[in-house]
Amino acid sequence: MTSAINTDGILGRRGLRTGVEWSTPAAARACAAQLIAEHRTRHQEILRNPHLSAEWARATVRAPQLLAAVQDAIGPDVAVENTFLVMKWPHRAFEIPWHQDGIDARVELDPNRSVSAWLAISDATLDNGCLHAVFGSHHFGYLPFSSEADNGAERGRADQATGFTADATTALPLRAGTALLINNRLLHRSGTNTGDGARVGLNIRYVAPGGIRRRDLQSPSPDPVTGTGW
Ligand SMILES: O=C(O)CCC(=O)C(=O)O
Repeated sequence: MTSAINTDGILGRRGLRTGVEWSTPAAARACAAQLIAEHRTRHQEILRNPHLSAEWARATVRAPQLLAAVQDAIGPDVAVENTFLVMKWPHRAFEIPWHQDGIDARVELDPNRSVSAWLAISDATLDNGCLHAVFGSHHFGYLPFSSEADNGAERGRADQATGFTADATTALPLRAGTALLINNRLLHRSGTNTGDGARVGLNIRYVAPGGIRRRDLQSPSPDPVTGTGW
C-alpha cells in the first residue's frame, strides 16, 4: 500500500477525496434514524468521542473501505484521535464556522500523518447543512488558531493569502453511507439546516504514529485501529 504524500501534501492539490463508501445507504440511514430517535427530545447537537462509548461508532471508525482509504492517505498504522458527531435539527440555527480540523485549542496534528473523514450518516444536502470547503486551502498551512476568531476573520486572512474568493467555496452534498477525506489544513464549514429532516454526520480524526504534535492532558489516548506502533 502506498502513501499519497507529495508536495501537495496528502490528498493532492484539492486536499480532499470524495466518494468513499463506508456503508450501504440503507444501513447508514437506519443508524441516523436511531440516533435521531435517541436525541430528538433534547435536540442534542454534538456528541464527543462516540467511538469510545457506542458500538455503532466503534464499528464505523473501522469500516473496511473507509479504513483502506485512510491507510492509502497516511499509511498502514492508524489510530482514532477524536470523533465528533454533529446532529443538525431542522430550522434550528446551528453553523459550524470555517475551521481546519488539525488545529484547535487542544491539539495540533501533523498534516502529513493525519487525515479527517467526514461521514454522511444521513443524506447531507444543500438544504440540510452539508459541508462547504475551499479546495486547495491546505497549501497555505495552519492559520493562527484562536477560539474566538475561528471563522470569518481567519477565512478572510486565508482569502488574502491565497487569492481565494467566496466563489472558490464548494458545497459538498453527500449521500448517506459515503464519506469525504479531508487534509487537516483544509478550510471547511457547514451551515444551518433549513430542510425538513435532521442531518447527522460524523467527523473522525485519524492519525499515524507521530501524527500528534501537541495535545492537552485531558485528551483521551488515541484509540489504535490497525498496526502495532502505538
Ligand atoms: O458536521 C458538520 O456539520 C461539520 C463538522 C466538522 O466540520 C468537523 O467536525 O470538523
